[in-house]
Amino acid sequence: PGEYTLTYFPVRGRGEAIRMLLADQGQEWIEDVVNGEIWQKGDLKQLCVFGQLPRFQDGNFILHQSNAILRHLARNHGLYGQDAKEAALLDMVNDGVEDLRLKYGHLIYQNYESGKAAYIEALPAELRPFEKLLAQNDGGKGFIVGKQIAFADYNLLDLLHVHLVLAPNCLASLPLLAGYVQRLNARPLLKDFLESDARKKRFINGNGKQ
Ligand code: 0HH
Repeated sequence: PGEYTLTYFPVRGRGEAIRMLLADQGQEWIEDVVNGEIWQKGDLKQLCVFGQLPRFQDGNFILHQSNAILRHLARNHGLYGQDAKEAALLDMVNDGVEDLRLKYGHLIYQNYESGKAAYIEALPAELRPFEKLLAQNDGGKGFIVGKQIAFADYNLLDLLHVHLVLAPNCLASLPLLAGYVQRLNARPLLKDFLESDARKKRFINGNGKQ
């Protein structure tokens, strides 16, 4: 791969799983931070295939769509499972993460005040499929699929991080997921990233809600 650049807003949002993957894999990347003022000008939006960020550069290769970026990095860094079946299961998990991320985004950006209580009430049931998948893989002591970390782990971990801020007790009835978060957070390179000033200062979402 060439030099990596992530172009995104100054939030965790749809950038953080990409950042965690890169940090945990010991990769360096350039953070091209786009604030509201720059975005309002509109020239960058014109360059984006779907008019949205994140945008990612791998040398001269430019890619959009956060999940496509994760999958590209998975192929570059051996994070797409050991065989075709593991790859398919990782796709399944990542699509499940995307489904809940869309519900979370709807809550945060469109329905926060009136929807928060019901969302938190329903949350354990939304997360339980991931608990079950973990249980089926080596009794839940490892990763979401197979014996090695994969791109969907970073995406799931970010989803769990943001939900633990929204609802700190959301994993109380999901012990394998709680242990999974602790275990992944303790990976040395990921830990350094999570404890970095840049990460601690970054808002989760673009409207200040979390
Ligand atoms: N399916 C796409 C993907 O996964 C969706 C991308 C997307 O929704 O990549 N992009 C949004 C930003 S993510 C976008 O480009 C939501 C966080 C918004 C934070 C904004 C903070 C601004 C503060 C400086 N939205 C801009 C647009 O559509 O014009």
